[in-house]
Amino acid sequence: MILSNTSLLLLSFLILVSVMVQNLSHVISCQDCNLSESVKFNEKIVNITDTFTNLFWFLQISDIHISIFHDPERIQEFNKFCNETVDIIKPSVVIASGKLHGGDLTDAKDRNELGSQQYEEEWKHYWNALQSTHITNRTIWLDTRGNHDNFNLQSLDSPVNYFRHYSVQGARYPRSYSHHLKLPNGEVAAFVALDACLDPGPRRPFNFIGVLDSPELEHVERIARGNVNATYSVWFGHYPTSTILTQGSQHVRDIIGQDKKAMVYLCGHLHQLGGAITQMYTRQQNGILELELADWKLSRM
Ligand SMILES: *[C@@H]1O[C@H](CO)[C@@H](O)[C@H](O)[C@H]1NC(C)=O
Ligand SMILES: *[C@@H]1O[C@H](CO)[C@@H](O)[C@H](O)[C@H]1NC(C)=O
Ligand SMILES: *[C@@H]1O[C@H](CO)[C@@H](O)[C@H](O)[C@H]1NC(C)=O
Ligand SMILES: *[C@@H]1O[C@H](CO)[C@@H](O)[C@H](O)[C@H]1NC(C)=O
Ligand SMILES: *[C@@H]1O[C@H](CO)[C@@H](O)[C@H](O)[C@H]1NC(C)=O
Ligand SMILES: CC(=O)N[C@H]1CO[C@H](CO)[C@@H](O)[C@@H]1O
Repeated sequence: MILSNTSLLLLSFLILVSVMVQNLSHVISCQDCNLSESVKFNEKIVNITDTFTNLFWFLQISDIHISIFHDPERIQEFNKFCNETVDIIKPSVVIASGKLHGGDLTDAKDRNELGSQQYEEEWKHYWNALQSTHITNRTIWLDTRGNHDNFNLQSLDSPVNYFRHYSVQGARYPRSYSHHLKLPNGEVAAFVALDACLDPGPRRPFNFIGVLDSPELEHVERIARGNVNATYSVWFGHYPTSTILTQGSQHVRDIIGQDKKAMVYLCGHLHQLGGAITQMYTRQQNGILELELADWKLSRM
């Protein structure tokens, strides 16, 4: 039993590595692009002055991994983040890009350390941190699912799809969505959550790569078209684009690129590959920045 589980794990690990390595260069390096070169998204040039007129800012948190088994400080410090950090930084928006609950490959999930399941209690910790600190009264909280939030889900309607019950956006938006933010100068910034979680959601370890299936692809393309009147848009999701497959001929980067207002795609998921790669920034060939944030889980980023 242990042997077969281990070889299963090894096999899927090899598959994942081979998929990743093919385009890992996209995630971790920037071969034919120059990050310090500015890309012109808007013709309009604005001056930054000593007023907030043309300025707004937001926070991103990713791979929180609320766990009932490990590191209780992770939850306490997440509470503190919601209660204190957010008030100090006063962001217009907080992006929470996935793995809102759950451990990781090195953490025990089940007692056998190989399986996975949705623990309602972990979701309640996440939800309680947001509720008890009245976070939605103080900022706009845009959360989206990661692969751990999607383990063992038969369908989006599954009773254990706790994202629908214990998240800010999940009740309204089971998958991808956009949020348009009116800025003080009258312009609009669009925030687009890209949910590439598999549907249905397999158990681990078969749940590492994201897939945009045809219905979700069409949905995301509609969202992209809906951004025409925004001044710019910020895309975010759990998976780096090199770990997302699509049911179609287009790569996910082409789909984001259809949104001519897109400046950046923000993601998480790989946790700096265990600390091996600390700056996972690149520029996609369409000019859009791809910036991966390290995890809250261990790095508290
Ligand atoms: C990148 O762009 C900046 C600004 O245009 C320039 O100063 C720098 O030399 C460029 N770096 C490379 C490696 O081309
Ligand atoms: C920005 O500031 C410069 C120098 O003060 C000024 O010439 C220019 O008109 C300003 N541009 C805008 C868009 O306000
Ligand atoms: C938030 O911080 C305040 C001030 O430190 C404290 O009184 C309050 O109990 C905290 N609330 C939560 C939910 O942590
Ligand atoms: C938000 O603030 C309003 C009024 O200040 C209050 O009635 C409401 O309970 C608060 N909501 C949350 C989620 O804290
Ligand atoms: C964009 O603005 C134009 C002009 O106000 C309006 O007709 C159009 O419906 C808007 N498009 C979207 C997708 O909101
Ligand atoms: C597997 C895969 O997606 N490979 C792509 C990696 O990136 C190069 C350059 O953009 C593409 O040509 C490959 O198809």
